[in-house]
Amino acid sequence: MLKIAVLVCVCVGLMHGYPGFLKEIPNGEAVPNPCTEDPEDKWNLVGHMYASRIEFMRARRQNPDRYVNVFGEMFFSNGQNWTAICDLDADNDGKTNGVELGDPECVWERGTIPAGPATGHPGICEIETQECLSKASDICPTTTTP
Ligand SMILES: [Ca+2]
Repeated sequence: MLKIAVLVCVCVGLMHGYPGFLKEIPNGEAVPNPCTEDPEDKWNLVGHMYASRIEFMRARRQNPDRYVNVFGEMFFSNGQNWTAICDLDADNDGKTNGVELGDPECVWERGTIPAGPATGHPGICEIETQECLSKASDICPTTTTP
């Protein structure tokens, strides 16, 4: 019975919890997916290594210790405070989190419209540079599917 209760809590959290975090960053619900050819495809779980909930749940089951990407780690280790991480470069691609999420001046506040659209993913290196790889930044997972 306890297992069922825990499972229900986890599933409800997965269904309803993450959208709340996405509102804590600019353009959280409109981050481009750098791992597909489709420019309209979005990365729905910005702080995680996987773009979709299905992939995330599968990965979490297989490796419960590693499913948050470098941006997610930075976000949580800084108290989910956008201002604290805006000017940092989580994935080490040379572009700040603010530039990638459309807030290059780091002035965005929750509930307001960002200065521009998200132009990149702050936790997934779009280009596999040595800088990205040396920081063990996440690159496109091989299991990403539409
Ligand atoms: Ca970056």
